[in-house]
Amino acid sequence: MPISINRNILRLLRVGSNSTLAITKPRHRFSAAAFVSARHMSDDSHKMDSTSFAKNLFRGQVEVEHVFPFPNVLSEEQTETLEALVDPVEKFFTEVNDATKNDEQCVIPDKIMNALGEMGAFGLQVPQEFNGLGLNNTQYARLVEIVGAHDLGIGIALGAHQSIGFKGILLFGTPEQKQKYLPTLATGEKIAAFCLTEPSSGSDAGSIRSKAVLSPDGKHYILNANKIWISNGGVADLFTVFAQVPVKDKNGIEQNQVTAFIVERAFTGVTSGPPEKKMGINCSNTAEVFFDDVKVPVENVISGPGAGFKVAMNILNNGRFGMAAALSGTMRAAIKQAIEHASQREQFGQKIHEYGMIQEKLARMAMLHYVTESMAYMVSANMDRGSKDFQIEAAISKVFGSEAAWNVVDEAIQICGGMGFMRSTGLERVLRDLRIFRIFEGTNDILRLFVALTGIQYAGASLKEVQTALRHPANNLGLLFEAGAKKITRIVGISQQSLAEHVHPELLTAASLTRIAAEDFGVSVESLLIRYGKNIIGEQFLLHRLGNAAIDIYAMIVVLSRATRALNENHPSAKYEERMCNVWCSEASDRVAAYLTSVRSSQQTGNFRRMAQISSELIKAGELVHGHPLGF
Ligand code: MYA
Repeated sequence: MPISINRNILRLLRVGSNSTLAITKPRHRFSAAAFVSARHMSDDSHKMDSTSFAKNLFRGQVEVEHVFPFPNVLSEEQTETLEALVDPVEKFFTEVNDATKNDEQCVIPDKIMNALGEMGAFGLQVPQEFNGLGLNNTQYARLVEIVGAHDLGIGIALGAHQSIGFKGILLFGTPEQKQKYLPTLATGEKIAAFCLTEPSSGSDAGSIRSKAVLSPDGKHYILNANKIWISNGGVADLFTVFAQVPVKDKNGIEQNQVTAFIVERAFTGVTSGPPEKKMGINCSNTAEVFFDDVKVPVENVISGPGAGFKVAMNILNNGRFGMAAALSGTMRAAIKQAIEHASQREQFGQKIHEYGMIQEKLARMAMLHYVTESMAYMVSANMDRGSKDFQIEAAISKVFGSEAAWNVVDEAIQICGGMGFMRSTGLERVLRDLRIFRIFEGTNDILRLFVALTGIQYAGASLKEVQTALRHPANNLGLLFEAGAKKITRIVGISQQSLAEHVHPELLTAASLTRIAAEDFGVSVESLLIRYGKNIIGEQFLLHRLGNAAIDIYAMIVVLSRATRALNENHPSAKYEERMCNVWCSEASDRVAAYLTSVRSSQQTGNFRRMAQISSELIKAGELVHGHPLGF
């Protein structure tokens, strides 16, 4: 089934007669102001440059200053505030909350909800003037890590409330909306939910059918919506609801456009279904929510009629790093359990950790955790430093973190053997809880395409700039010289800003592998753009591999940055981090090379074609096409 992702790119990419690219406008208008940073505006105001490391990667550029040194954005005061919160939250989850019981009873007890409210857990990032704790993204990450280590079900209840439920008010609300709603949401007196998904609209968020029309007196909208799988849906008092609204465009033609509404349960016509029975995150409530002829005051529109799709995307972009943070907590806890078991359990006369197979598992689990944690704090710090262009990195952190956590907890169960399979060990619940993380908040498949296509579009825009500049060379010497230099540096294999100057000497080999991977990646993107033009949008076998390569290279750069900091600052774990960084970069560079080879290989193209055929044969048959070996 074709996925309608990035229909917009279709409008933007045009293939010229000789397959050169022309791109009519930058796709991410919403964040354009951010990615034209002051640095770039000063001398390069003719072009759109991004502060995103990942985006620049698609041009084959390693923009070192976006990722080095590994950021630490907390002031002394912010560190003190955070330290004062960490212990009580940790204590609460180890001594008061019972995750097993919550899972079995499929509910978070009132006393736990009340205690969370007293700790300020429902308003972590809400400014203090509205009763919140006023934490920044990095502080938030540190606290949700603790939640993720102990009870992912509670994590979802808290996350659905503040990471997406009322985030629209926090990010885009008017002063009146903030004043009216945030104080009771921050204390947990009122609970919020995010209502985007519908029976016929999951990944294709732009296709929602819910509708709202302005009343004849212009005072309110009449909202009709049916939203499914809504986290907190059955318990929320306030909903951020997305619906199509007829809006006149600049030519006066009316078109349906997604609009975001703040809807109170108290408004007449809001009802919800029973809690869904799920595989995991059982204590969090998931329910269908219905809005029947609900009168929503016009003051409750977020960011104006028609701005809802961007509001939804930005809410999701803004919260995704939180998943990586929470899941790094989950991994830390599971790895501890695996280590405890491996260091005590004896088989064949030896502790099992003395066997190479267990050693490899533990080392890989630690590396996956190290990468996820490094990504979470790199993204949170960049957000705290004011970057608005972090959506690719945030999506990467969500994809990587959710797959890493699944892998780590699965391996923790494997190390614990039969014990791991027993409910009493607690890992079984965690594995069930984790499964949804690869599906919600943007499936990992959609997010891989999002990473690849957003990056490709950015790279395509730069080709277009060069193309335009070539038409007026005298006025664009700077741009042409720069483009030429970048091309030459790729060909001769020297990056403009050598990574070697930024990494610790012990990591030079890893840095060199990362630089080569980045350059190879840029060349591959360019050649795919030239080969496929706008048709690249439909080449999901290729986009998948390109997305994977981007994720791996981003992982390489964040661990290089973090391990460099550890070595430069003589952290007690510096040598251990150096080893992890070296192993990670060496293996990741092999994977990147394999992904990039496969996007260029005709043998692989043949395999992609064959797989597409196999799939359509299966769809046609409605079942497996091959018979049983016994013939019946
Ligand atoms: S909530 C439901 C989650 N649903 C999704 O995530 C939906 C996934 N789908 C999409 O994201 C979009 O539909 C995609 C694009 C990406 C597929 N940032 O034509 P287009 C702009 C900024 O490409 P489409 C849940 O699961 C774009 O530039 N802008 O769009 C709850 C263009 O703008 P312009 C973006 O092909 C789970 C315009 O939009 C972005 O239709 C509970 C149209 O673009 C973007 N990302 O689709 C979790 N994308 O026209 C609880 C597009 O100006 C939380 N655009 O050029 C847990 C938290 C963790 C724990 C915490 C513990 C405390």
